[in-house]
Amino acid sequence: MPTNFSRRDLLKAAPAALPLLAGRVRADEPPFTGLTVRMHEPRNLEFPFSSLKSWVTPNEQFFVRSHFAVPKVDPKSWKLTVEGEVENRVELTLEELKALTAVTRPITLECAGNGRVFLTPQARGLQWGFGGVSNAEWTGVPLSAVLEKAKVKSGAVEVVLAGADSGIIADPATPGPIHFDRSLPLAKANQPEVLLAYKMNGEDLPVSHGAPVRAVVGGWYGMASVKWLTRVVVTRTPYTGFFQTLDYSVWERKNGLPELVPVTTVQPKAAIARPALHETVPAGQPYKVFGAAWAGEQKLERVEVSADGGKTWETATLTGEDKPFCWRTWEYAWKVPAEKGTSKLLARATAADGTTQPEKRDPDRRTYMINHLVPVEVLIK
Ligand SMILES: Nc1nc2c(c(=O)[nH]1)N[C@H]1C(S)=C(S)[C@@H](COP(=O)(O)O)O[C@H]1N2
Ligand SMILES: [Mo]
Repeated sequence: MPTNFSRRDLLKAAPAALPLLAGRVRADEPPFTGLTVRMHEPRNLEFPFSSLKSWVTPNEQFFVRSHFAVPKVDPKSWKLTVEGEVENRVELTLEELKALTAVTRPITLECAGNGRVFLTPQARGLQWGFGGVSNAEWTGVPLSAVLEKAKVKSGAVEVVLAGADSGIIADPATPGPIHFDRSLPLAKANQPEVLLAYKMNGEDLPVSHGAPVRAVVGGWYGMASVKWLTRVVVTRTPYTGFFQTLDYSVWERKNGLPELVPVTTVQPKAAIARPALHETVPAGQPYKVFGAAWAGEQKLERVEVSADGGKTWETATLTGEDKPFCWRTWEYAWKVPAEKGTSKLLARATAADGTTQPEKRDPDRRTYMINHLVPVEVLIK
């Protein structure tokens, strides 16, 4: 793909090439924002974590994770149904949803596969680096308000959120085309950090992020935040759909019996934005190590940094906004050694309940919940 610069140059030089080039510029092509393409179709894009600047990620830099093609949803005919174990089946138009009391709150989303590129041996699935994570301010209606309208029957246990997108996955195989869907226990569904959002950072929700309405589930990995939401189905038994059994599940051992359980809450993680992997840093000078850290439903307690591959640790300074269900920026003044060579930087987050990042990867987590310590090797010159 030519860069904007070379494309412009080419257009000047050879007007005859115009139709050919125009054919290559797709209507849904985002402007160049430094996002890394992890999959072309459906389009999956990674936030360029080493260029982290602002606490709120601009919409055009927010990572995109989609399993199927973006569905065509006309906001004028869009409806949300609330059905299943409810007294009143509810149907809401976009206008009716927007008429309900709105809330705006920042929430960080991290894909359960974020960091997968660091797994050895290489795991199947999208090869996210550090940037399968972003933070935005979402405006919408708490899911609880809509559930209240529908009057959930006693005995109900879960709420399934279903998207308008659908398709086939080959391996493991879906039973023909299926929609993307995911469930929440009723107790989580009723928490104030679970929104039906129609605005992102003050703008109408972008198409790639689930327009006109998506769920945003604070504290849970991204797969729970169903995009292009059209159905809310209340159930009497725990849901065992594709995306929480064959996909997005991990092994849990109870009484020595391993069983698959759905991926749920985000684990603590600190990620280094700068220096970037393999960056060259000046020898003998101070360097401000900078990054973000988060702890899901927990409060982030502290971030520590090691500049010697984990032998010694020092506390980093937490900076900027401190909001629940959001990442926090941090920095650490590193005294770079005078000798030339390499250094392995590590950052480690600890949550309020004492949970911290494991040194080693736990294979029971399959290809999800990736928060073991990943060294950022840099050159000192
Ligand atoms: N309908 C639908 N919702 C979805 C998905 C999807 O493929 N279809 N992907 C999920 C996953 S795995 C993640 S990590 C988040 C990503 O949200 P984003 O694309 O806005 O970053 O959306 C979730 N919601
Ligand atoms: Mo994800």
